[in-house]
Amino acid sequence: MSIVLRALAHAVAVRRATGFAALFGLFAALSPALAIAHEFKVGAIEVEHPWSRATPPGAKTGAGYFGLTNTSSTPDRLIALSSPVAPRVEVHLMAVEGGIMTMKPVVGGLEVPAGGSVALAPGGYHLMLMGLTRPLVQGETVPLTLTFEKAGAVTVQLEVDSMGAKAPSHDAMGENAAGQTR
Ligand SMILES: [Cu+2]
Repeated sequence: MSIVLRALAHAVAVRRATGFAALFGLFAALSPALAIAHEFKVGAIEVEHPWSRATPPGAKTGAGYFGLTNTSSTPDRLIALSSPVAPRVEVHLMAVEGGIMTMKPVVGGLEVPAGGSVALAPGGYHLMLMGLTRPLVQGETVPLTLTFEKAGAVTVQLEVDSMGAKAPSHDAMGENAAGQTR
């Protein structure tokens, strides 16, 4: 092989390698961004990063969390929820009253203020999947349909995180215990 050919072959190999590296770098840079930017829109409402937690076998309740942002100049309201994994889906508010943790269903829908946001997050507002028909498994996604008074309906995917992910468990709050006494 002549020196010129060898140099040419080398140049091609280098270009390929850098091309692959660039491509790989792009994927590496994109994939966490894709996982984080897990976002859905309907009308003026954005549903940000819906997630849930894996549940132990036999658990009858699961949780759901996401952010809601209303980009319009009129308030909207989350009025209905449904999912194939549970016959009933409710919005609850966890709060401390007189030193005691309480969990109350939000009646009449959850308001999303005009030009504002509301977070469903551990320790505050959250979804309860009531009467789970099967355990939620870490790594799967679970469809959830949200209906807003003005923006209409949108189906999002809850990403199921580990059982102990980032928050006090619902079981610790006595929701499952309450279910068992019924
Ligand atoms: Cu709850």
